[in-house]
Amino acid sequence: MPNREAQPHRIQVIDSHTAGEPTRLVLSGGPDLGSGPLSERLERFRLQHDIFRSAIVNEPRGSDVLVGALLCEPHDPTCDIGIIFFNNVGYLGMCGHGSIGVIVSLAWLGRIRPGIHRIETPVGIVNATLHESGEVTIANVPSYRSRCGVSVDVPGFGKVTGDIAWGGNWFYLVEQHRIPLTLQHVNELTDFSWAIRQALNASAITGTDGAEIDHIEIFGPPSNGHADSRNFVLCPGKAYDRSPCGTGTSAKMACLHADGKLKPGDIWRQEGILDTVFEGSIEVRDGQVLPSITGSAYVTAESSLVLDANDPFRMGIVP
Ligand code: PYC
Repeated sequence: MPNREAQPHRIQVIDSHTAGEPTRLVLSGGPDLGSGPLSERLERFRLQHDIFRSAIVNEPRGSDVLVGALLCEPHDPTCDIGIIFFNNVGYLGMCGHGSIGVIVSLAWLGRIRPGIHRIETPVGIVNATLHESGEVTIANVPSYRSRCGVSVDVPGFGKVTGDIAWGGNWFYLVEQHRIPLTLQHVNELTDFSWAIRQALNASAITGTDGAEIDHIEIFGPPSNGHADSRNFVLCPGKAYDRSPCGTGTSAKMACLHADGKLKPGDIWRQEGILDTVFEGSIEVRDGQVLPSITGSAYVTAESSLVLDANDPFRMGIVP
């Protein structure tokens, strides 16, 4: 007989999806990261409690697609909540679909009402507006293009050219390619994007200050007149974003603005691989591009994760 521990550890979560992309919000039972700015707490999470990340988002409880969001006390007194986002392989600076999911989840629980809610993240403060309609607008961190038209030799695919931009995470944005952006071509798109990411690494092509470019964003024409563009986004752990990607849309709008193709107040409708759309726009303040993204999320589960001491995979299947 296995020696059964009386009280397995429980983690209270609420799951949602935003435009098809899932978020798991950890309400309680997560790691104690102490106090201080969220960037410091993220480092504590990474260095001392990374196994909790795996327990929450990896199989058998989670999947490669799932993004986790740890609810924290904010350090900044002007903020209402703090959030650290993470995935199957590590941590995210910001997450657009995840922020929308967090706000809808907190509204579902009756913890917040329509209005503006300030969220502290490791890379800055975002304002989330919960509308009476249930839609959410995220006013993201300042976004910018760091390099334009960067070419890289991608083994098996040849020369690929793209822009490098920050939208809360680092993106390499590619317009010219031959693969249709449809679900039928997801494997090809994944192979192409993964090969680009590896080629960027091998060529030491990075974001500002040597930051790794860990999101690859491929663009194509929209499927119909309801959007301006369609994308496929490969996330750091090789899962593709089911949503149009909030930080990726922010990076895209920063590039469009840099090219003189998007003015403050213009609406940019970014369609994702599931045909769902984020509606974006920018403000420009003190020379900084401030993107906003609007979308909808739906709660899919309220549950407790159970970490049974006898379960060999209680901390997730670590790749
Ligand atoms: O919506 O920003 C986003 C995002 C990043 C990774 C997955 N979704």
